[in-house]
Amino acid sequence: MLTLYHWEPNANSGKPMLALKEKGVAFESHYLDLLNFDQHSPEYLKINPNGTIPALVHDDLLLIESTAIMEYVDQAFDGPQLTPSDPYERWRMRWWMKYFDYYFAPSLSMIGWSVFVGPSVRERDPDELRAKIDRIPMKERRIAWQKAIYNTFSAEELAESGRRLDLGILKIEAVLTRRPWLAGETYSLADANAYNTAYALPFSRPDSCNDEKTPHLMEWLRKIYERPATQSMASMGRTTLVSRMALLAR
Ligand SMILES: N[C@@H](CCC(=O)N[C@@H](CS)C(=O)NCC(=O)O)C(=O)O
Repeated sequence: MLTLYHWEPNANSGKPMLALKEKGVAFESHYLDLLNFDQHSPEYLKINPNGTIPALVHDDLLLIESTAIMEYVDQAFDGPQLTPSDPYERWRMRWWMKYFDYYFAPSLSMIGWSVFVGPSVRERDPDELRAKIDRIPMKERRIAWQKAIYNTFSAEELAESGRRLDLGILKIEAVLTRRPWLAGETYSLADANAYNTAYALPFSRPDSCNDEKTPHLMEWLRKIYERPATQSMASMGRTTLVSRMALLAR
């Protein structure tokens, strides 16, 4: 039995979704509506007490942490190899995944929570929202929700996230002028990881990420968008987030 608990094909949830689709592994999808706080329900906390998504249940094993789940999926199942065999390319794959997980994605996430998550829930009943926040198990996630709902991200921290993203966009463009995929000559987990964070850049950072300034990055996004696995993952989206991917259609 293989069940993936996930939200939209985006950032953390999209990583294992895309790895499973690329491997051609069938799985049961359990969609949790992050905007409805499903991830903090008592039923889900029995599965992942952190109250975060994604989580993968494989028979009697529970796996959390999206990037580590991708590596598990690549190694545990048959299908195309998503980890380069060359040790240096493998290092590059892991370098890029760390870069996205610890630097690029948190910056994009802060902006996303400020412009999408917060406004999506802010108008709900204040008492109901307070109760939802109170049951969040991890303090850092409680803080993120408070900032999103009460719109208290500071101008300085949002500007710093924007600066990091613009620097990152140049870094990705530079590497893709030298090789077709982030790790080297073949599509790897690094591309699947990065795509789920980066596909909305032409929408969210149009002045920095566009056909004139970053043609290699745009071509890389379009190539990933066109892969059957990505199309299949995109069809699992339910909010307007995933419609941003459609801007990559040629
Ligand atoms: N490092 C974890 C982060 C998981 C995480 O924080 N996921 C977000 C969604 S992208 C979440 O579950 N947020 C729920 C919440 O904050 O209530 C991973 O990569 O899986």
